[in-house]
Amino acid sequence: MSEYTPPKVWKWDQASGGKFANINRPIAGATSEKDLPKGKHDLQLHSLATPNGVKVTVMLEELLEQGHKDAVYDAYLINIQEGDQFSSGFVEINPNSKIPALMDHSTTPPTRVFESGAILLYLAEKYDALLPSDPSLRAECLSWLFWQMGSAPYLGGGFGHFYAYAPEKFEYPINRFAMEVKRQLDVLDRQLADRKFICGDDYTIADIAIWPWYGALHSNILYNAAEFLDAGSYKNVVRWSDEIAKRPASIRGKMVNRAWGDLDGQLRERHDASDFELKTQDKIEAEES
Ligand SMILES: N[C@@H](CCC(=O)N[C@@H](CS)C(=O)NCC(=O)O)C(=O)O
Repeated sequence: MSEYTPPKVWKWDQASGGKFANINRPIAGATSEKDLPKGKHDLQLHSLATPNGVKVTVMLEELLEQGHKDAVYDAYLINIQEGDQFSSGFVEINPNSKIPALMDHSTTPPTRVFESGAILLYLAEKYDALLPSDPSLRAECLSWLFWQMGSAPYLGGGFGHFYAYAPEKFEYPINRFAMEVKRQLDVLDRQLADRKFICGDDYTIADIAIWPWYGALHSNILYNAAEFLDAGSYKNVVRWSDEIAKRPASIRGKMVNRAWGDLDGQLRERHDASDFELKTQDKIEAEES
């Protein structure tokens, strides 16, 4: 690894961003004037099926599965590689320009929510679901929700970036972040040793937040790093993750706003429950041809 001597004042070198060179910038704000589309439902989600996006679509599908009919939503695709997150419409609902972002038009004025953890908490409170009401259990659930929000950047921005995306592989950052991710997996594995779900017997927003990140490692869904991290050895995490993967809401939630992989697993936009049958990308492309 060649040694780097930081200059007195940091300057933006656009070419150094690796896979994300064309979207990463050191400044915030909109780069184009464009309104967001709006569908017929109160809840309008603007997202992409990355782990942070999947948290919200799994949550919404779980609410619908539990009978909360007004949790029905329109989901629009934000293509972050194309820079959709920098449109004026998106920046209005998330000044941080990152998916997921949600608008709730059932309130006056409409409510905007950004940050996946805040969206899970907002929906849990709105529907009184997937969050314990007992103060101690609620505190435990929120502790794990916030644990996930603080921990995942080490997995994604740290380990995932240097192991899978960086233009060159460097031992120092890969070592540092692999150690931290394995420690985090061990934290979860111990927590799940004598509990069905993260906070006990009930499935909560803590599971919904943690599963798309840490539950995706052993099956190589994330970063192709199962072997490198020996992710299959965290047996309790594997058992918990495989169980959540079978839930109908998890299966549907993973499909929404997905724009890669098998065409029959991609529901790029969701506006109605029937879209899972009728509007997957294989069907849309077959109709077009
Ligand atoms: N802490 C945020 C992180 C969101 C985030 O990092 N989103 C990524 C995709 S997973 C994104 O939109 N990246 C676009 C960009 O950085 O320009 C959350 O949990 O909502």
